[in-house]
Amino acid sequence: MKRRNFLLAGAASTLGVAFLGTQSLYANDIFEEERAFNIPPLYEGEVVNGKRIFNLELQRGEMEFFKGLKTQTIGINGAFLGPTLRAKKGDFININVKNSLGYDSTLHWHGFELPARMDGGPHQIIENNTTWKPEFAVTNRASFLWYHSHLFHQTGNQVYKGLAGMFIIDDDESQKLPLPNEYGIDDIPIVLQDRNFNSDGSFRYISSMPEVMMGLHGNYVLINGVIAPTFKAKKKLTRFRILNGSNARFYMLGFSDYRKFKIIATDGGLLEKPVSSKQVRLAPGERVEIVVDLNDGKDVVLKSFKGATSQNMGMMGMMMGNMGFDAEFDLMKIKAGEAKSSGTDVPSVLSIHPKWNPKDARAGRDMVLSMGMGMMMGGGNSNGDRFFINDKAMDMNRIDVVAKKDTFEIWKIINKSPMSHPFHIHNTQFKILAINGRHPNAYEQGFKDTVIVDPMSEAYVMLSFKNYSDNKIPYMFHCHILEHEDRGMMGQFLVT
Ligand SMILES: [Cu+2]
Repeated sequence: MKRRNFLLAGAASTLGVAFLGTQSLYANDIFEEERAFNIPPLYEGEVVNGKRIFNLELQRGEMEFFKGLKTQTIGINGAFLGPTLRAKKGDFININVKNSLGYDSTLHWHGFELPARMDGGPHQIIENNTTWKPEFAVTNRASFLWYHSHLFHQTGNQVYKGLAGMFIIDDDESQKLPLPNEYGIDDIPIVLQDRNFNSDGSFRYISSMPEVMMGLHGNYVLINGVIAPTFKAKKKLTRFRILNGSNARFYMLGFSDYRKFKIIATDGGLLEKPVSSKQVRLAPGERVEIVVDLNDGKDVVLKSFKGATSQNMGMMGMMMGNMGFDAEFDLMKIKAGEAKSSGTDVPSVLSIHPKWNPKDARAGRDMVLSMGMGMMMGGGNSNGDRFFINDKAMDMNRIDVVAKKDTFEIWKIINKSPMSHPFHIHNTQFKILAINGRHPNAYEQGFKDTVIVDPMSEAYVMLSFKNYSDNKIPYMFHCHILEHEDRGMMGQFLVT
């Protein structure tokens, strides 16, 4: 069977959706046809009068994810996704975001600490044929952040079509470390995004109630916009900066030969020490940086293992399992035969984090995540919202929280629903104090902007909102399953 036939067979399956691990491409040797690994262009902007200037254009395009089939897409300075932006802590950046899509959009700087009006959330709409010009100082430490559409009710749809890109921040500390850091050579960005396609090659977004309820899970995973690519390693020590840019899918990342790798960074940058692991779980919105040793010269496959969603309970867990959401499947092949010696190893100390004392918190807040009862039957409120925080669906005109600038708070995020939610807070990098009834694992002790809260469980995070206040314009907190965010699981906070 040719690949195209698998795709057609998938589209014609009984549920109308082909799921991973069953009749889709993933049951076969997906690496049979070697597809080149795509490294998104690096864009460091131009420095003019001491400011780092980026020119971005949101535009429509066309891709050929499958030979002979065209897919209508959107992207930033290109047909699908955007360039990897790079700046340094201390830079003052100006970004010109021109919208040529033909409809409204926004561009959110995920993970950044920045003024509310520069955040690119639902309140900073960029109308068609206009240019939005955010500018702010880069105050985040070295980290791997990203940017994506955050248009109210349309985030899932726009990100799905391609409105996302990666953003690397360096600082003096990160530049001094002997870590692989040559972009595209031994420092490789990976954005994971699963997608469904119609038989004509077009993207298929939401087409059924389970896709709303559990979030959209696609039967093909794009790696930087390519299905099942082969990466030819150039160095024996390779760093992968991995972003889960999927709408809803969780991954349990690891290698086909169960080799250990070193986790060196999470959402908000370097850990204090590398953590050796065989697997790492990554939810939508989260990032992880790993260093893989390819000294044995063998080919290896980056995979997703079972366990990514197995924490989901009861009927929901069963449904997700039955639908293959927790299947084991291949993502990309790494060929190491021609990799050259790196001459270094991962240092045993990466960074020193400030020690935060929970006793210094001046406010505590509960965030209860829930899903509308009877959702299968179309339950929810009159707006069609089915997902709630503290029993309320997102309202652009309601402020849910007023926080004080430069003041520590502890947020308790309580999941009263039968599936896991990645909870994301804008304008901060927090520390996890407790997660799902336990102390955070070593790799969960780094700075984070998104935390997985498993069903009927809770997470405690400590945070502060530094530097900026605004009495009118709010930031967002929300579930990063985009179908949940778009249907109510989001709230607004002011920092004053
Ligand atoms: Cu959710």
